[in-house]
Parts: sequence; C-alpha cells; structure tokens
Amino acid sequence: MAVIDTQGWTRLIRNAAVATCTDGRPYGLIPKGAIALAGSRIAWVGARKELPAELPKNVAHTDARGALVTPGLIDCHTHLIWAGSRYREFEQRLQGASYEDIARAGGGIASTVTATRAASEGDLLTLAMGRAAKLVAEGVTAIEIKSGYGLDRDNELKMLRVARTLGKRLSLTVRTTLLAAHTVPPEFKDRSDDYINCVCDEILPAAAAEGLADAVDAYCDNIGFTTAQVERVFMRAQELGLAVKLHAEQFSNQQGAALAAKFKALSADHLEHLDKDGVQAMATARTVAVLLPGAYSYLRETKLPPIELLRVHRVPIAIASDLNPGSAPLASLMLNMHLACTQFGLTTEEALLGVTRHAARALGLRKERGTIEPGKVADLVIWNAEHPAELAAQFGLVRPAAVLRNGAA
Ligand code: DI6
Ligand code: FE
Repeated sequence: MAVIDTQGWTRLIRNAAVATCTDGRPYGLIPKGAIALAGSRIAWVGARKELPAELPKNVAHTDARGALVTPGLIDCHTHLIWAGSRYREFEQRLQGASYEDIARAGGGIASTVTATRAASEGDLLTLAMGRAAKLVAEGVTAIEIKSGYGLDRDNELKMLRVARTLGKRLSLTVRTTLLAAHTVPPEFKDRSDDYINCVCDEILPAAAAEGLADAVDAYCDNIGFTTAQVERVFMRAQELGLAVKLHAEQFSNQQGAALAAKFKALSADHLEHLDKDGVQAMATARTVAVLLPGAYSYLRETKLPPIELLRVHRVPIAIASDLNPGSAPLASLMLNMHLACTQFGLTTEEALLGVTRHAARALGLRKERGTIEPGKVADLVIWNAEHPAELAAQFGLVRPAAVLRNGAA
C-alpha cells in the first residue's frame, strides 16, 4: 500500500459514506470512508482502513457518524435576479394559453424586463439573495447566474454586478453569464438584427471590459433568436475570450445544440427537441447537456429530451433549476434532482452527478470542483442521510447537516 503523506492535513472527516462522484463505482461511493483536508483543498480521500495510524497532532477531527458526504451541489443554470411576479401567466396557462402565446402577446420575458429595469441594484440584490439563500440551504455551494432581464447595456451590467455582489455576500461561488440575447427588447421591436448588433458592438464588449461576465449565453428558439444571429453573438464572445453556452431546442429544433458544439460551448441547455445529429455534435465537443426538468414540469411540456441517446453517446448530463420568474419559479435544486428521475427517467446516480461533476464541467469548473478528489476545493456537504440515492428519492426531507465551503464550516 502506498505511504500516505499526511503533512499539511488540517482536518479529517471520518466515519463517512463518501460519494466522491468519480468513476469506477456507483456514485464513486466509499461506504466507510474518510476525507482529509489541507486548508481549503481536499488532500486525501479513501477507505477508513487505509488511514495511517499516526496523524499530525493539530488535525481537527469531524465525526460524520456514518452520514453521507457529497461534493457541494452546483446549480449550473439560473436566472435568479429579477423583479416583479408572473403568477398571472401561470393562471393563463392553466386556462390553456401556451408559454409562446403569452410571449408573443408581450408578456413573458418582456414583462420581467420592464420590472427589472425599474428596480434598483439594491432592491434586486435583496430579492436575489432571498432566492439564492434557498439554494444555499440545500447544500448548493456554486451557482451560475444569468443576466437577460435588462436587455440594454446599463441594465445588463446592473444585473451582472448584482450577481457578483451576491457571491460575496453569501457563502457561494458565482459564475456569471451574459444573456443579453434573451429576447428582443421593446425599443428594437421588429428589428432583431439591429438588437444583435447592439449586443455584439455595445453590451458584450462592455461586460467583458468590466470583467463582469464569465460566459455568454443566448436564447435560440422561435420566440428567441435564429442560429445565424446566435452565431454572430458567439463569434463576438470568442473574440473577447469568453466561453459560450446556449438555450437550445426547448420548444422546437433549430439545430442550436450543433451550433453550440461548433463553438465548443460549455453546455447546451433544455434540449427537449434535440435530435441525433445534435447529440453527436455535443458528444464530439464534450458539450454538457443541461436538463431543466423543473421548467419542463412547470410548463407542463410533454416532449422528453432524448435521454437514451445522450447516454449512448456519453454526453455528460447536468441538472439545474433554471430558477426564473416565468418558466421555473422553483427555488430548489433538489426538487430538480427528484424531477429528473420521475419525469426524465434518470437514475439517482445520474441525478447526483448532474448536480456535481457534470454541473462543474458546464461552468468550466471541472478542474476545481464537482468531485471529491485530492487537489479539488473542499466544498463538501454532510447530509442527514446515509445513501446518495436518498437525495433524489425523497423531497424536502433530506437536508445538509453541515456544509464546508473552501474547507471551512
Ligand atoms: N429559460 C429561459 O431563459 C426562458 N425559459 C427558460 O427556461 C425564459 C425565462 C422567463 O420566462 O423569464
Ligand atoms: Fe433558462
């Protein structure tokens, strides 16, 4: 057996069922495991019996008492900064209107844009912190936050600034995504190409210059933008050195996922109408498929994403909340894990990997987070559960007993 170097160890979590989320066995599970930390990083993980008898004197000990330990959960697709409420649209849909009908009648995203433009940075921060806190309470340690309800330079930057501040205020890693190409704002009505010029020439460079965007997203659909328009946005993002991702194939098949793959996108998201060519393109580019079962359920959609094709082609599958005011006002990543299993037929293991390892990849964080491996950041959750299947199998019952972020409680 290799000699374990315990130098630098600062904390040892023993007596844990460690779901490492690495390859080799289901959930990467080590039933009687231990994790050693060196400051903010994971130094060692393995079976309890492999631990050396002698440990440095000053190591702090945490007895997990047989509890499950997972990586901190990662919500890799949210729009959680907004003002106003769209409850009326929920009522309208229950009476038969579709999401698309409401959008075309000037409701939908556009109504949230009006309310968000009118809101101050401080008000948006308060609203968003309340939503993000719900995720944090579930053991989420990293999230993505998109802009997309500002749709002009100042309001898009306002949203991104709120996202950055939120990350500092809460114990949370935040990755920001500029989604200026979300919908056409009223001042560009019937001039979507002109708006795309504004996105490329004005909004994108401003966000990049201020270091406010970690990635760039667009909404590619009948009620969003065409692939030709998205391609222009992606080319500009590429010039500015920003990663891209795409809302693709949610309500129709526009071949958006294939376009995203062509640009080596981190992820293509939604994907209910994804076809085989799109799956193959994503597989080749190692673009993550981000599935959003909460939005699917909330809109009472019936077309399932091609899960089996994604599996066959080994496309990494992530699960996210899509937390937004219109199609997913559901502030729970764990609910989405559950729905991924019941609505999309994922296994409980796929659901867990979808909010850890593959979610990290979807945010460009795969070297730092998402699994319990030596060298990675010690974002860890100790649960009031013993087996990883419990996380998706029950809703609202399984909670974190403790959360370590950067190795600290
Ligand atoms: N993600 C989105 O960006 C849109 N739908 C979705 O699932 C719009 C969200 C909204 O209606 O505000
Ligand atoms: Fe979305």
